[in-house]
Amino acid sequence: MLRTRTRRSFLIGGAAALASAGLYEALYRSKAVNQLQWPLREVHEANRALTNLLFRQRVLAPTYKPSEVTGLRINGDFGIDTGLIESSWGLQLVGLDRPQQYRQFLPDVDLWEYRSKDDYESQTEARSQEPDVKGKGPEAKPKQNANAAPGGPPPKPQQAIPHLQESAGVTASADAVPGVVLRLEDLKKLPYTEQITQFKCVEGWSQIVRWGGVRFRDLLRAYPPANIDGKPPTYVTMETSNGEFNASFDMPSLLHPQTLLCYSMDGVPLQIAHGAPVRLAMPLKYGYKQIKAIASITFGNVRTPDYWEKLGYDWYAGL
Ligand SMILES: Nc1nc2c(c(=O)[nH]1)N[C@H]1C(S)=C(S)[C@@H](COP(=O)(O)O)O[C@H]1N2
Ligand SMILES: [Mo]
Repeated sequence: MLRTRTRRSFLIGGAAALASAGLYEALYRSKAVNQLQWPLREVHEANRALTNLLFRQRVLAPTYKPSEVTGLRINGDFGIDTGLIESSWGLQLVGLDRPQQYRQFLPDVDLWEYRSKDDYESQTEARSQEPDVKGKGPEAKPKQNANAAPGGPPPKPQQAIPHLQESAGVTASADAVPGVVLRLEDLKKLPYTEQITQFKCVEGWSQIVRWGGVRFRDLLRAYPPANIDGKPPTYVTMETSNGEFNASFDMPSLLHPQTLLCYSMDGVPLQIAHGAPVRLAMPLKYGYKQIKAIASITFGNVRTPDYWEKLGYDWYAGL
């Protein structure tokens, strides 16, 4: 496929399928929740209380000197598109307070398309078998309507983000997901924070990393989520563009001052394998919560089971 659209339906559809099979309830009621025997689950419940306490009390993870930085190995590539054309990337924010107020508003963020060089290459290969007509390759693909293909051919921000007036006339389909799509430039306008912290993987290794980016709470300040029944949302779900990897969080974890949306490491732009353009750094939780290649952030009151939780790992993942 030439472009990847986000597939929130991947998760929602999966849950619905389980529910209709009557398995969803059974899975969550069972003592062996998510393949964990009950003694482990007990530990997780204690961990949960502790983790919440830590984040509420704003306990800080230790920070290190630049001379202590070790760099970070590459671990885990679910949902990572090595050929991502970074200019086609956008960060979808869903569940914001009055999203229409932002110039980056889109009536349906699910239509955002993430483009990949790999897809071009495989298309070009397939096409090289055909008689080649100059200018008819995938690069020459006609531009689609900016609203239908906001990720469009290497998009200029003006083309990619219709202004409110332009998009206001668009009739969104019933299952449209209205929201805001931020570009990297938008994130770079928010306060920049660096921190040198320890990164711990549950596999048993740890490294010292210099991260740079935006504190999640600074993002929330600039783009506040909508209240639900008069109260702030309780959960946040983040996904890669193809829905292959996701992670969900409670609000206190994200409001922690060391929770960063990172776009740099060692003072240079993040590598694709480390989650460019944007990944999470969260030194009070294990690596498996620190989702790389984030494409969408959704605020709500539903706790989405995340990738590693479904495989039996603790959702809180507190250190
Ligand atoms: N999209 C995505 N994010 C991910 C993973 C992954 O497979 N895909 N793996 C997680 C795990 S288990 C770890 S330890 C860290 C590793 O990050 P690194 O490759 O930058 O060291 O990414 C986390 N985030
Ligand atoms: Mo990990």
